[in-house]
Amino acid sequence: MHQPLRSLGDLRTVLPALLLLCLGVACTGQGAPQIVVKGATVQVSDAIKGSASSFMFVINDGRGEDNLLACVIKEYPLVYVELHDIVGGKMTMVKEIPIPARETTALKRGGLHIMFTGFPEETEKKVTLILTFEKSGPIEVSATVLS
Ligand SMILES: [Cu+2]
Repeated sequence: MHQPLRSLGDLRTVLPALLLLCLGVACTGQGAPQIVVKGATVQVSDAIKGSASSFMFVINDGRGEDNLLACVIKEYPLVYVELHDIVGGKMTMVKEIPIPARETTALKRGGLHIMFTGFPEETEKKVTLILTFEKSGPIEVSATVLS
């Protein structure tokens, strides 16, 4: 059986502990992410045929972190997609792109980006990217194609 608090003294011991516990939970980034993507582009490479990179700002105004896990081009679902980072000047495949809480993560030239292989030569001026986040699930984003 649980012992009831016997005195005010016990309460004084328990309350700070509870407060610390709550603060601890708040600091670990518990809570839901809230993701908005802005400025998405797909830059078609003029050096490598069928190669293209996507850049964007992933804004997370929520209290929880998230991870970008995958991307599909809605209009061209067969285009091969990888998530890339530049490490030590070299393009490196990554399994996921971390999206910290209350931060804007920039996918940009020379850094984190989405890489396409087999991107069609002729496309519409905009394509729809379906970005899959670990917690937020799929989010559709319109991206301007730059060639
Ligand atoms: Cu790349």
